Amino acid sequence: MYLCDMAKILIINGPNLNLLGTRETDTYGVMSLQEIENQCVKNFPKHHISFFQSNIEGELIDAIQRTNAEAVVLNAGGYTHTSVAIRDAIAASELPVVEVHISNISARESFRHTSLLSPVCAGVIFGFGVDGYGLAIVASLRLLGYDF
Ligand code: CA2
Repeated sequence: MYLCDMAKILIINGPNLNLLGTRETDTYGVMSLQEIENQCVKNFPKHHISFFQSNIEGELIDAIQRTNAEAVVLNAGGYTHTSVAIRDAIAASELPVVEVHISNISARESFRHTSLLSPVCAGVIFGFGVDGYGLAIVASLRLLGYDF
């Protein structure tokens, strides 16, 4: 990695996040996933940011296994709280993975207070709304030693 080079970062979104902006806007905001993705591209023009969303656990695992990105930003949605399989995929990948949640999961139902993924992630950003994606990209770039 060299300063000023272009980083490759993959943003993965899990189940139901394809519905962003259409309902539960008090919790998740009014932006659609496409708008969030467009904003990430616009805000980090020097870097290659790619995107993947799936409602299927195995597809999220395939995306982690197959990526050639240098870092992953992951909002695994509800699988955050249940998926040993996604945790194992993150651990096996040896990639820096930054976990993101739009909402403040600590301020919600107790079943959302535990993330099975956090212990194998580089770090976690939650509670800052959809700005969390941009913050996670900054965190990934810093981890990798890139300028932004
Ligand atoms: O706050 C987050 O980003 C979450 O990862 C969102 C998940 C939830 O299960 C996690 O506990 C926290 C749920 C995503 C559901 O997304 C929707 C978006 C719009 C409308 C309905 C659901």
